[in-house]
Amino acid sequence: MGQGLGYLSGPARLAGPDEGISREELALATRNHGLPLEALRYDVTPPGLHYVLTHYDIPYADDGWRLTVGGRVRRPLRVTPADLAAFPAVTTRVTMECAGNGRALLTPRPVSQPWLVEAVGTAEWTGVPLRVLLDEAGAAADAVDVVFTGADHGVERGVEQDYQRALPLDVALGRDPEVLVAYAMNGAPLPPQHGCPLRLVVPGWYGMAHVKWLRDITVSDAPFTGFQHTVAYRLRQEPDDEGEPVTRIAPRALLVPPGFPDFMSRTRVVRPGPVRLEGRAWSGRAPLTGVEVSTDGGATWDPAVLDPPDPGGDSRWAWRRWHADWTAVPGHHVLAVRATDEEGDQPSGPLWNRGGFANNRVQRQPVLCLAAHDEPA
Ligand SMILES: Nc1nc2c(c(=O)[nH]1)N[C@H]1C(S)=C(S)[C@@H](COP(=O)(O)O)O[C@H]1N2
Ligand SMILES: [Mo]
Repeated sequence: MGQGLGYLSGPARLAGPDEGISREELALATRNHGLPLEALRYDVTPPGLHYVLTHYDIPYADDGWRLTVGGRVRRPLRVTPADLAAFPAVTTRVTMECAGNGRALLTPRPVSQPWLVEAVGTAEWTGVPLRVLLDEAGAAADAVDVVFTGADHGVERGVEQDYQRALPLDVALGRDPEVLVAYAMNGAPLPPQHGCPLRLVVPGWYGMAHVKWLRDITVSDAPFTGFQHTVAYRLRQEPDDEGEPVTRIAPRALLVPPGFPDFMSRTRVVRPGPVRLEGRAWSGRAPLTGVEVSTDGGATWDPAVLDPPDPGGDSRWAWRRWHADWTAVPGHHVLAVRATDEEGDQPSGPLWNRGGFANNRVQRQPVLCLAAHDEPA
């Protein structure tokens, strides 16, 4: 008798009180890398510095790639990536963040990809608006969900599956944000790890919605009940809660780590005097209204200067730069930064769910300021 697939990975698990990061979590963390926080300086994240998250394997895309649009449509489509170039192209600057960002900072820690705060990046995605393809195929008026299937295949908690996610029809047909079937990232064909040759881009939504290696678009008259909707990506306190689906990105601000790092602890070291604090802030849920900075671990807050959205175009869905000036005095400090959008601000206190999703708790950055006479050797 063969062993069932459930043997490979059991139910989702929480780490024990003193349980360190396991070899399995480390294996995930080396495949799925984050944005080095110093790269928050770039408006558009350079290739290779954008975070990557892949549940299974990166499929090898050959010339035979076809995208189908089917299900409840009048004229099913079957197109090559090159065929998409015949449709009007749209380019949108989008900040993407993994829903699991912040997971490894939770107590107890949900055992999964152990992100700290670096699962974010901003790219310029070029592609065809999804609504144009759905119009072309003649999506039925009674449709409910549009299901997106990637070419990657794997097992998760005992369930063998293609990576699949869905969007409600009104989101799929939306103009603000406009969902894209993208074939280019930062002006070049999609790199393998970001979905070559085609991916979905859903501005404002957490990463799991942006299906990579897109193979099939299926219009459905029933709500989608696949694994990545009903089992994964739900906000739950208890394993058998129905939970709320994870959707749009909650507000967050991050700091470009100031000064220079200690190799092992990554504690930052600065010299006394003026220090420019800067970083990025974003929200997919509502427009940003401000950013505040604390240099005393969150006891007191001062407003930072939040740059206007980039004048270069439609950047409602992209992060914005902020800065503040700090006069460092010798000693240990904890810097913190928080963003506010029209729906509220970032929590300073604990925020927990079993999947470790949407943990936008305020970032804390320890900094050591040297005494004036501690000059380099
Ligand atoms: N086909 C497919 N699409 C996928 C995934 C995946 O594993 N397979 N991972 C999702 C998740 S969880 C995230 S956070 C984003 C990451 O996109 P990136 O690697 O381009 O940053 O892709 C999403 N799209
Ligand atoms: Mo993710």
